[in-house]
Amino acid sequence: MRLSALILDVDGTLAETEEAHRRAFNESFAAAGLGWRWSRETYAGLLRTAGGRERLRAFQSGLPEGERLAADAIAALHRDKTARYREIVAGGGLALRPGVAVLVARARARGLRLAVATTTGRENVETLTAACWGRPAAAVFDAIATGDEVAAKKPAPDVYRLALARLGLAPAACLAVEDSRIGLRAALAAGIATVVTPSAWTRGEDFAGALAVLPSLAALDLGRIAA
Ligand code: XBP
Ligand code: MG
Repeated sequence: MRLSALILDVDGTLAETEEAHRRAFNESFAAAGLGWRWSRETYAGLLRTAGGRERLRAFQSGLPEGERLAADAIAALHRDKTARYREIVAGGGLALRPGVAVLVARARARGLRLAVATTTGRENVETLTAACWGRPAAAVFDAIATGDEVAAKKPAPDVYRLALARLGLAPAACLAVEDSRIGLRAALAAGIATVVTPSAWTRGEDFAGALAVLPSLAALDLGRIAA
């Protein structure tokens, strides 16, 4: 079946956003008076859990019972973290990963449609497209599926299935682009062929099942895949 659309992951794929997420988490911990601080090493391990709220829950499951926050406090902490993340990204300094802007332009030139399938929330996608393209997300992508819209986050296929439904396309007509093993598993579970471009945080993960593993999306030859 001819290629009709690319479905792109956000964090780690469009841009190296996880350091900004980690900074936002740590700023929200300090503002809440928590003695928590996630080092890069701790965060690298926590990234095996998709979803910031789920990541907070995974982290505190290892703490003594008396140090754990109730569900509503976790939700409030994540809302604060998200507001801080958006400030950090809106403040500038975040660039698209090499090859992303060219890939998007080349896909458009080929008449391909573009979608996003991400674990993060819609507001974070909007902040990133404003920062990196100077445009709202709907002006860059034809369909946007985010983690706050689905019951199960990656590696479950839900967010990719939502992107397919919004595109009105079959999995065989699409190519997914991911940075992580979690994301690769989600796209494959939705039946979508997937190219991986490992991020600074996911290099060395097992990408078995990927159509290709590329250091940069500048190396993605749509001509070969779209043929
Ligand atoms: C990566 C994630 C997200 C971010 C943090 O998303 O797992 O949870 O790490 O963002 P992607 P939130 O699927 O785009 O790689 O705190 O908003 O979840
Ligand atoms: Mg990712």
